[in-house]
Amino acid sequence: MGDKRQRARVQGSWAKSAQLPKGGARGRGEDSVPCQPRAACWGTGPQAFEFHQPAKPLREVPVEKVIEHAGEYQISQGPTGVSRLRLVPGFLSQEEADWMFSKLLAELPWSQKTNFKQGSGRAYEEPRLTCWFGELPYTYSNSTLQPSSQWHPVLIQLREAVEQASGRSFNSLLCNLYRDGKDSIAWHSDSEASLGPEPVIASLSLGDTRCFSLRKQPGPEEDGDYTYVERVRIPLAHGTLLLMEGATQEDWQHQVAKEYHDRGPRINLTFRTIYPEPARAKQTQSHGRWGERR
Ligand SMILES: O=C(O)CCC(=O)C(=O)O
Repeated sequence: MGDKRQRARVQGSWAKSAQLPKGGARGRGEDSVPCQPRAACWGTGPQAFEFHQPAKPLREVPVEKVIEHAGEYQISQGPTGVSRLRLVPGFLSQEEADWMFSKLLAELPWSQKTNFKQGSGRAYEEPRLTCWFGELPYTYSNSTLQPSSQWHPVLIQLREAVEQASGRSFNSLLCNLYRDGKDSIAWHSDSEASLGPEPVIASLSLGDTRCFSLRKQPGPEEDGDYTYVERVRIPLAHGTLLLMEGATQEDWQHQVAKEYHDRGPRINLTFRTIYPEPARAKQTQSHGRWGERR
């Protein structure tokens, strides 16, 4: 990892004083030795720096792609399968979205979940509020959201609309409330074994716009280094529906990062299908590769 970062930086070296031209590296006298072709020298004296064109081409960090318009996007295709996103801005009208946002903000049983770090078992509070609806519990980051079948009438209405739009059915819903720009969710995948293979996640946003980012899982040769992975950014505005399908949870991670300018509250509803609790071994593995959700 260190070696790769090294190659991406400017390559050069501090010149040995014996090789320096008289009068310094930029001296103009007759006895000054010109720099090597395609090499630049700075400074004078024993600390002068010589730039050498790197022997190997520098590795480019891929430019982040931005998705803002309605449509279906195939973001990757690999041995694991095709990763697809579907974006529907304006899934809810402004009026519907305003009314639903204020009802859900005031009436859902929001609370702050405590998670436990893998390994150390250290407790930490999530930097956002959540609530969970479904017949089955949902465990992630070593703590469990207990089942609650008391769906708010607005949520029942939204579930039907999302099922119709996606052609999928969902038995559960994780609601997130970001109170301001300092609330966030860290890099993770919705890849718990209880979600089954290739889960479809339908994510509906209400309230202030926040940036939803995705980054591709690095290949095994990258040794866990995300420096050169592909990235996608999607501003999720009031009333927008985003569907994540196919291998997206296997091959990509997502986050909503903290922001350092003012943001108003935002609610995100993620409709999912949960299956009865899987074998323990798979759960442990999912924390290793896909990260703890913070
Ligand atoms: O708030 C969002 O848009 C993302 C929420 C999320 O990643 C999750 O609930 O797993």
